[in-house]
Amino acid sequence: TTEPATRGEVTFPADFLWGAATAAYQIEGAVAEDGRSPSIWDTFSRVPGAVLDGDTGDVACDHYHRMPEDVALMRSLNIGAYRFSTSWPRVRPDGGAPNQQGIDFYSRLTDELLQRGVTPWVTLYHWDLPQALEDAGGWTNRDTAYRFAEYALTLHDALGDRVPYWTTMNEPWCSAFLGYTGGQHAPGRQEGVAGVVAAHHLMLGHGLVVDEIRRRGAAGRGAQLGITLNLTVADPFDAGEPADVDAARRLDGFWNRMFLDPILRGRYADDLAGDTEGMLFEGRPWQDFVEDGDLALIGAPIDVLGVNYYHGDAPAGRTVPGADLLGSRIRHPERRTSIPWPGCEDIAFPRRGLPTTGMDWEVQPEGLTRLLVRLKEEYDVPPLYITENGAAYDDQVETAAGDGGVRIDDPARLAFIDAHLRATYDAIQQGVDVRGYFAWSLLDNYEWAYGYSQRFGIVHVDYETQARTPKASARYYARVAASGTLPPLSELPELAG
Ligand code: PNW
Repeated sequence: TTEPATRGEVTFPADFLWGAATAAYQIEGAVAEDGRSPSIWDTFSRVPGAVLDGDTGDVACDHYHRMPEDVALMRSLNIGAYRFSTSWPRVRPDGGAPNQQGIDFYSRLTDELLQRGVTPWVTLYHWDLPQALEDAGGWTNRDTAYRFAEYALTLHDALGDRVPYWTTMNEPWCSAFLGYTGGQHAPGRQEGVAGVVAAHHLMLGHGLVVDEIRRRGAAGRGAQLGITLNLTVADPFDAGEPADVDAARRLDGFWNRMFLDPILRGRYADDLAGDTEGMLFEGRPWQDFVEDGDLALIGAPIDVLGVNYYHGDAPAGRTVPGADLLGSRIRHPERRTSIPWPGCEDIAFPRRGLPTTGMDWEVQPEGLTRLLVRLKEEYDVPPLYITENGAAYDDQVETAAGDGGVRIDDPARLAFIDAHLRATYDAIQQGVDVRGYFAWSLLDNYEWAYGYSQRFGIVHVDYETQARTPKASARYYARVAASGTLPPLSELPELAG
């Protein structure tokens, strides 16, 4: 089934956090201002064929210059919390000394949010590594984790008195495996098991930051610390086919357990070793890069776990007619890339006939319920937040009669968000402690390798004029955020129109 169980009107807990999320490189623009240095995305977006249409984040949503207006927009949509990422190359250009102008921007943003009654939620790393650090090896170099901790603490010094929620890393899976194994994302390296080494160093960076902020004790001012993972449900395409069952195990291993086990249990799952046997990075197996004490740091308790969920997966471990190797969700729009897990070249993602989004991702809301229940049952999880969920669809922009304004009805996105909120509610009903939901994204923005071709916003952005126009999904979300209540399914068509 793809339908959530809950169909009628439902009310979330009174203190449930209703948020929206963005990321620095995807919205800010102003890439050469106020001392910012290039990041790996400034470089990668200029590699011919790396990003659809050669789009870059040079201007993006020009949020750097429109920040107060964007915060006012959030307030008008009843957004209770705003999850934004801070740009490492603004705060510590080239990964070096702190840059006061960069810090000041995030300080002004924080104040603006607080003045408008919106809770700030900082993500310290959403993929914009300073290029100078990539030149020194990037996330395959252990030193990057220590540089990350310095950068994180610079920001915590500046904002720790005002920001209650701190996420160290956004989706280390993407940084590690799309960046260093598959090559779909910056820095575009296709180096096999290097992705596992990068994953370890990303998690080490997380652990160092959590440890240091905790060590500051009272200076940490009760901050809620955590990490955000992009997790999935991996169902074998054919549960009666041993090759598919094994493909699902491996996908679950590299996508979910690779991160869940070290962070929540302080260890790596046993089967990863077998799946990467004989694979070397710089002449050594990845385990050689795990030093004494690393797993204790990585596995130290966290206060919140962020879950980003977009789609379920049904891998097959064999050739299936009509199924892309590489699967829809990880195909690169233009460039020849590798499968983003070492040793998984045989895994295919046949379509299951589910509805798909503009990204070609299969819509599977009940997978979110199962994922959340699994986290509760298999791991000792802290309170959970859905830190991203949303969908790209082509929007029909209509010029409204009379005032010349535009109107955007996005029934598919509205239904997607509603279905995933119901799926979240179903998990809460089953005893999972989920405390908030963040729509991805507040604004249409730079969708990485897909450039500006995919729109995830509940607010439309006209990239010519930078005009922001709330879509029907934003009006729906504003109502839900204000009331904490989902309207019955029967009322959705009316809300969408
Ligand atoms: C996440 N995949 O990215 C990110 O956190 C956002 O910045 C992004 O805009 C959003 O989801 C939509 O894509 C992902 O290949 C990118 O499976 C790619 C994948 C997953 C997540």
